[in-house]
Amino acid sequence: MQFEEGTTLDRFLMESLRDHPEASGQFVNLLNQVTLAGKLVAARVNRAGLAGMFGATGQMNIQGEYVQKMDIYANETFKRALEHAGVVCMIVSEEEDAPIGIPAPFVPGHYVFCMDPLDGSSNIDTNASIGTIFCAFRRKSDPSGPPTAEDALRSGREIVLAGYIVYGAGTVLVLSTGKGVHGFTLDPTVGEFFLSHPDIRLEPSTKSYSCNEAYSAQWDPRLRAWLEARKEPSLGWSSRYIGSLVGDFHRNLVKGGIFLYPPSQKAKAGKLRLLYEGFPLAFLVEAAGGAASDGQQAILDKVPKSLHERSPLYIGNRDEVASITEALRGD
Ligand code: AHM
Ligand code: MG
Repeated sequence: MQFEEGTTLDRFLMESLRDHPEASGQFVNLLNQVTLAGKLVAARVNRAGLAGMFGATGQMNIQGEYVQKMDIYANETFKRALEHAGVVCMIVSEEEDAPIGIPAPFVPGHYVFCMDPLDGSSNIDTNASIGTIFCAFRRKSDPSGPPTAEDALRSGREIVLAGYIVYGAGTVLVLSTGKGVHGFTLDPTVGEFFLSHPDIRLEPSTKSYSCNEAYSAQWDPRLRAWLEARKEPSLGWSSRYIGSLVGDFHRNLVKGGIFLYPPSQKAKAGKLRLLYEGFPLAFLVEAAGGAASDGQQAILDKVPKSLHERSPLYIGNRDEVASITEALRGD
């Protein structure tokens, strides 16, 4: 189905789901709650410097990282929007140790929602792009009982919806249900998301990389050699890195590029979390014709053993992801 730029998100959903009567009202309502929370977070991010929302709370989260005030706001906003709508039975959040159930009197819904409510939030004081990353699964366990671990700890191939919202110069929502990847820009004057990036496709190959190269001395030497080889001037490579996953990934999705967060001596499994960082972005990148790997296998083929499990991440144009995994397999 072809869509014109300027189509509202509502119309886009109505028309794309017309041929899928199995897509329940809950699915549309889930997206409505996500966009509502995204608009609220975008508004607060824009005013953060004025509203006293810059900076850290002084507390550490389960990952041992300092919690920013905006992290808490975003976490609470997404939770509140989702829990009352009867669309999710469980929420997994980077900000919370345990899965979040749906408190009475609210009714649990069909979906399991996994999110990093505000990734890259340590960048907020510098006005750099930050973002919300999410994916959803359909509930697996018997709906007459409480949700179980198997509802969240499952293969990325079972995702039914993934996306992110980047809060940058503008607010852009990028999402996919597996067929195509589409970007919608928020017009803050009317509070609507409009289709601005229809059917995003990644070229097979790129000449741009994004990584924290200061850690390269701690990487696998084969990866270091892979990167060094790309610096040969005649090849014309360049480097772009903000240090904010959604900002870096969004740039690479729109313009081409490979993002690397390898294991290091300090972070043996890398830094990024599989369930709500690696999975959603891998789902999007594959739907756009790219690839995502942990260096050994496709990210989406992995099955997390715990909610906050970390994974190395090589993600972007498929030829470069393939050449990195090949380099990491060689002796
Ligand atoms: P966060 O989830 O605590 O915000 O950390 C994740 C962020 C990513 O946005 C970014 O890719 C990465 O940390 C940057 O890490 P580094 O500073 O090690 O390059
Ligand atoms: Mg994060």
